Amino acid sequence: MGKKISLIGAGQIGGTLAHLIALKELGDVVLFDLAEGMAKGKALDIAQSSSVEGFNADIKGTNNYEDTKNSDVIIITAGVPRKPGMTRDDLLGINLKIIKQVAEGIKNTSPKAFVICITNPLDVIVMALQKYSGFPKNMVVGMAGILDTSRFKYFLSQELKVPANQIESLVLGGHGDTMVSMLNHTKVNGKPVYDLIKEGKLKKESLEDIVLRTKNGGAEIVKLLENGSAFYAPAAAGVEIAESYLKDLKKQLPCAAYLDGQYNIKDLYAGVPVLIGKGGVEKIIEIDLNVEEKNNFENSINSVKDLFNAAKKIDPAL
Ligand code: TXD
Repeated sequence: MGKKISLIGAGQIGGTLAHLIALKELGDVVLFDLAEGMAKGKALDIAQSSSVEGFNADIKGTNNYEDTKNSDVIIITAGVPRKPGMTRDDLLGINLKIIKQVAEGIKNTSPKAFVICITNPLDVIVMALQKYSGFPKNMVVGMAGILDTSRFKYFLSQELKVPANQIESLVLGGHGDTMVSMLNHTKVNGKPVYDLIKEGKLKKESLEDIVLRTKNGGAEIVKLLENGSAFYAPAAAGVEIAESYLKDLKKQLPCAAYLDGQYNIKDLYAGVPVLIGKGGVEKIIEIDLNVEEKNNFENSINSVKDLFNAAKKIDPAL
């Protein structure tokens, strides 16, 4: 029996997750959605591509949590996405209610699952999910930093005309306008990005534009699509976390994780580098931040705290 991966939310990201997981043969997939037909239709459609693609994975759709029981991994995208002009934070009220329903649905059926949350506003929704579900904090993680870092690397690779995989970087903090591109931890082919500026190979203004475009990366796609938000890159990022867990790869990945004193932050989820293996979030990696990075990170953490306080006003049980 292969691993069981349940996807709560069979929308744009959920359907893409199912497809990628099937292609990579990471496990058997249960696509769950309130819109039962959407879940069943997408599951059937992906399953019918198995003979073309040559993958062996069982894919089912449902609107019944019983069908998701004893999952090894649960990836949550249930919620509403942004419309043009909306911020991620504007989704708080409705998605908080949805994540409470999802927590109720999974907490008794898959108590041992590793749960990856994608629903926005990510940092607060993943925190609420952990509190509502009561799952161990190391078994509940949020996907955002991998996506933000991937956007940053892509933009920089286009500017420098180098392959994105030659770029190391980290975008940490909250998944919102205050996210922090860690420029002192950004290297191109092993060379610090600041040296490229000194050598005249990269303009300072261009780097600043890339930092800003990364912050607005989601909004840029929302504006282009007009209806819905990004889903290919978010799904790829979610699968990277799931794969590192299922195969015990111990990848160091920027994720929204529970901080209990690390980076001088207590009882909060925020984007930091973590080690993902069979133990879930196995380690919070504390990197040295220079003064600018520290200030920007602190500012971002304060934004997450403010939004969490807004969530507590909506639901004092949090
Ligand atoms: O980096 C990140 N974390 C972000 C996250 C990147 C991109 C998108 N981000 C957020 O993911 C986005 O703002 C949304 O909050 C979620 C899902 O985005 P998606 O584009 O997949 O939204 P869809 O296509 O609307 O799919 C959401 C599905 C939809 O099919 C609903 O019927 C379903 O969620 N839904 C539910 N399923 C189960 N249970 C409940 N209560 C429920 N409510 C809605």
